[in-house]
Amino acid sequence: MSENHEHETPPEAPQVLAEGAPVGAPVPVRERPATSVSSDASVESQMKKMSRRSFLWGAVAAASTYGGVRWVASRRTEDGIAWPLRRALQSNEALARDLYSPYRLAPTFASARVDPARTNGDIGLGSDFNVAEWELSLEGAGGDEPMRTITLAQIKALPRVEMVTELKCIEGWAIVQHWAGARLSDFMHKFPPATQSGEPFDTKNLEDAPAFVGMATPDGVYYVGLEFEAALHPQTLLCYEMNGAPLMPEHGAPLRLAIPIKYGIKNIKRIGTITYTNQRPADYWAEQGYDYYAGH
Ligand SMILES: Nc1nc2c(c(=O)[nH]1)N[C@H]1C(S)=C(S)[C@@H](COP(=O)(O)O)O[C@H]1N2
Ligand SMILES: [Mo]
Repeated sequence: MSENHEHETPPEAPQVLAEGAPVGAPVPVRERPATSVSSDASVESQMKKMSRRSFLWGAVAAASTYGGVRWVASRRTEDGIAWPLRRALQSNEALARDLYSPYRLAPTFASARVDPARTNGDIGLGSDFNVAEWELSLEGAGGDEPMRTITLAQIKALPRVEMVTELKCIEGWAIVQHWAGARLSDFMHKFPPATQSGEPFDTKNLEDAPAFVGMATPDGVYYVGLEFEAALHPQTLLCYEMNGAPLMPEHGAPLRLAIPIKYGIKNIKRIGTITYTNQRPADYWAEQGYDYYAGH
């Protein structure tokens, strides 16, 4: 993966010294698992933050389980469910998501491995569409403008990221493609969601942020839902280029999603609307019986 993003130094996990260890003794360094994928420092640091958070949620869930039913029952309710229980349920859902682990990096490939493009699926790509007049509608944003429009120039002004990853279709084929665009997470920081508390959006406090990001074509005919963690994944890109050229109409010009941690069905072409929401967004292929999260 090549990109012009400045590299952050990944923060080291807090080190715990064994009791009685002499001050200044070498601290054991946790070994990183060997991976065949990018070792981009900023990517790793983001992943660490996210997995630590999901670990902490597990701890909260465990604590509420051992905390006892009475305490749970005495708490105020959210959506008619006592909140510790609700959070345990959310955490279970998070564990289910971890089974396909949106926090892991999808494999990346050398540019020489790129396959010719293959066009698949044209739902929501009706012909009465003028690319020159395209603007993205954003819903659920924070600040004074919960609904606003964003131009392609504003998206191109975000750090440009390139990656060579696999597009895997549920039909059973996969091709390697070269993508260029902006990280959805950079977009989400530039155009942040409204939070429950009204405080600024902060990835260290995701419980305060909406749980999902929905996307739909301008005509609303094709639509996908993403859990927030997948939306924030460093390889989730809003793409305006494919295989070294501007996106072609059949591949979703002017803007489509590349999300290699998920199957092709989630890689929505021609994004018209992005919605930050706590309601799990409708998803075209989930409605046809496919797994909602569609990870692989
Ligand atoms: N708007 C829209 N996006 C879509 C689809 C579609 O039918 N309509 N099909 C999906 C499927 S099933 C796949 S495999 C990929 C294919 O992307 P490509 O045509 O750029 O190869 O687009 C996805 N995004
Ligand atoms: Mo697909």
